[in-house]
Amino acid sequence: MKIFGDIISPFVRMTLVCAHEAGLGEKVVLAEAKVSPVEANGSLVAVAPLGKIPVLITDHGHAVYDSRVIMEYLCHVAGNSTLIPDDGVKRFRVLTLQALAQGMGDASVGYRYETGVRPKELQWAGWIARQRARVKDSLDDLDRNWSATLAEVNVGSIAVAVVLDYIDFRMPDWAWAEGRQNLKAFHADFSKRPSMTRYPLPPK
Ligand SMILES: N[C@@H](CCC(=O)N[C@@H](CS)C(=O)NCC(=O)O)C(=O)O
Repeated sequence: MKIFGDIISPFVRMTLVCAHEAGLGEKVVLAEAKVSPVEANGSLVAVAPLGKIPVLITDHGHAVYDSRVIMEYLCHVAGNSTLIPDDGVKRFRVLTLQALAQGMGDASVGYRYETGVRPKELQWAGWIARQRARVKDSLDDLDRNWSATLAEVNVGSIAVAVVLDYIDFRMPDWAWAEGRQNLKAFHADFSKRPSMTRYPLPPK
């Protein structure tokens, strides 16, 4: 299986970490694909019309996206029922945690595009502030209300750990760990997992 993407993308990295946690680390290769919010990557669009990363190409040649579906696909292929538990209560807690982390990923990547890529004169201050506030509220919620689900390895805790790394990488001035001891401890611990160290972010 091949995953098209760029390791800096939190959505790409979470699928690779998930593959490793599901025991498929040796079966998945990362195929470098760069994207921009304003220019289509033609070879990516040829397999997935949205032109976003990640895209997984199965051994049968089918394209699977987006990151949420790829993680579910990997669990399915591996026969893994711990990363996305079967049990109803746990399952929807984990999937909601994953949705929270992915929403933070969307807001953080959007913030980065708006502040780092968009021409200054076109930037929308109110929109930028809203993305930052959305992430701040989510970080507070993670610190207060999610310790039990974060204590287990699942698609939610994977997504949270990876998005926190992305924020550290792109927006270190946000200092997300300040005043959030529970989340900081989770991140420090989870970052030591072989699945995380196997796919490090590049040096800045
Ligand atoms: N919902 C998608 C989001 C993926 C996404 O936004 N990827 C970004 C890179 S981090 C991208 O492809 N950006 C290019 C674009 O917006 O055209 C997922 O979970 O896979």
